Amino acid sequence: MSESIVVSETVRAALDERRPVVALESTIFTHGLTRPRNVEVALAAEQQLRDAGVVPATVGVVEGVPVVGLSAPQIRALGDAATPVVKIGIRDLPVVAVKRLHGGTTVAATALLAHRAGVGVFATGGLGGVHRGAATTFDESADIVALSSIPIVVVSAGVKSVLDIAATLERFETLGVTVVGFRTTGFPGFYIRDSGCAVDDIDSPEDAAALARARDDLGLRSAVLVGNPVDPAAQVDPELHDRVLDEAEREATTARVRGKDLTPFLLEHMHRATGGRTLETNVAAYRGNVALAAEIAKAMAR
Ligand code: PSU
Ligand code: MN
Repeated sequence: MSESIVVSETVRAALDERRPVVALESTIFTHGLTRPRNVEVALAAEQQLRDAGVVPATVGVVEGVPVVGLSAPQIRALGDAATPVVKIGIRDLPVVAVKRLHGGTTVAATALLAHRAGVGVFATGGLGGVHRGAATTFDESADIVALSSIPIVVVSAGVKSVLDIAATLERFETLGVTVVGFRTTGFPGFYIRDSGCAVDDIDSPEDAAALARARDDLGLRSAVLVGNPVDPAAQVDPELHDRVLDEAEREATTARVRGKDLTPFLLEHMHRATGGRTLETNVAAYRGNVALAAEIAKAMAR
């Protein structure tokens, strides 16, 4: 492994001893959630993993150096308003290395770094995907292409419903990414449990571990994406959801928000326009995904 990635001692020891490890991304708390809730959520996710007997490996960039297994003070610093933080996709890694910047890694960059370190499972809230109107803007998340070449298991509450979910699933099909629903054939839509798009289902964490093994046995290099619907009580009312999303998209167009600013802008608008309702859903979805990722990591370690 490249020495340009720092792996914490706790994470390295767990990997050496083949104990279960789950990677966590950092854009979710640097750019996805509002302060000060962001740091609480990030630290709670780590604690949730420890309580389940799994070693957390939160991934981020400190002074240009990618770290797999951020310390609590590093998480607090990255989530603090006083620290300038960049949203770091894969292509940004060289830039922040040269400029020695701090940042939160997206699903794409986290999956890459976690895999390089030897971590096999990764939990996030919701993935990036194809944005609505992508036929003219070409805006599709680098998460999609990354998952086509990084053999890791990703647990996500589907792709964010601010996206064109059907188009995103088409891209996953094209790129050979294995996509399944956890105990559902309706691919989850992040804020809502069922996007209306059909996928194959699995019934247990052991099934997910078996998929990863089958993938490896076949010599495939793509990710296994496990879609895990948010708890029914936490789902956003679909009607409210569609209304505020339309608003958010109109505002983004008016304000000419583009590129990597678009996803944080849409999420922030949804959080504000629903009086924090979508924020709670986001947190609940993340909690559920962390719990499932822990069980999958344990099944893979057995
Ligand atoms: N899921 C969340 N909140 C987030 C994200 C995902 O619940 O903030 C982040 C992830 O890091 C994901 C990124 O990789 O948004 C996608 O951004 P983009 O669409 O610009 O690729
Ligand atoms: Mn984009």
